[in-house]
Amino acid sequence: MQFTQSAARLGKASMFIGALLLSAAASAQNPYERGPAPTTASLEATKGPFTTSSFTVSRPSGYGAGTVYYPTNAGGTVGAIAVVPGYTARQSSINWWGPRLASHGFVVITIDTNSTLDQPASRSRQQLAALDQVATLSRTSSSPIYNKVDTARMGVMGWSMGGGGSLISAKDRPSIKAAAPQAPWASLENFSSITVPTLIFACEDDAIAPVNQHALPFYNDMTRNTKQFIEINNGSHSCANSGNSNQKLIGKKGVAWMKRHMDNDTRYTSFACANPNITAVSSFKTANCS
Ligand code: 856
Repeated sequence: MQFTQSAARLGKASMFIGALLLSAAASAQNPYERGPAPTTASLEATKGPFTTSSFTVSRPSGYGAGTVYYPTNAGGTVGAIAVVPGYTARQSSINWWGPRLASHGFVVITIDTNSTLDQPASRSRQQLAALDQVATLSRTSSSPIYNKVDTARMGVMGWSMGGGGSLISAKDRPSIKAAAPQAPWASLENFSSITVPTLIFACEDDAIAPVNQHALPFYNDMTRNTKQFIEINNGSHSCANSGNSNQKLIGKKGVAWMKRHMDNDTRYTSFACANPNITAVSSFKTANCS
């Protein structure tokens, strides 16, 4: 009897240990991981592994207009990214990011601002309003993105004053998981308090947002985050815009940055952190990247 009892206890104990091991294995699997492991080729292609669709937001709330791009076959929820154009510009300047990011497993909203003349702080407020509306649409049963967004995982991108706006959004809403401004422009802003992982794309010959007055000091301001600076050799202010000649590199880096930080997907770490080491990049800096 004594022996049987302790054998029974041992049985229960080993079952308990087995259950612990199983739950440890389950939590080691990243619940945010979407899609196959990346390769250089998959990240440099114009489209990722998922098919995408898009719709126009019928009643933009707090911003001018919006187009939502989303993966149709990602399985489960995904993070959402709002991309904002620059002064006098519209979605067409940055909309290459829509299908690009969505096909890797993000819901993406590209926006027009209320006025094309809105300044960076206003662009930030409109960007955050667009993210909030995407969250609302994900809770709306008639929406094409019903239940498709993990509203705790949001990201920001934008060009020029929209890039400055993205940095303001990262500063003001630290729950944002990742930021990737391109040729950012902002005045009288200090971004030292940013904790959001931030990748700045800069354009070497930018005459509108000169690197030494904008992208570089913004990068240098930041000391509390994971950060990166990629300057495109001979690039003009629009060096990372729709139709740019470095889409392989910029798309690969942008997608890898968002996947690493919004999905916590370490399969992307090497792509997110690596120095491209190509002549198309005139300056590369990074810190705390892992
Ligand atoms: C395309 C940002 C004094 O600042 C400027 O003149 C200026 C001009 C343009 C932009 C920008 O967002 O460019 C995007 O127009 C600052």
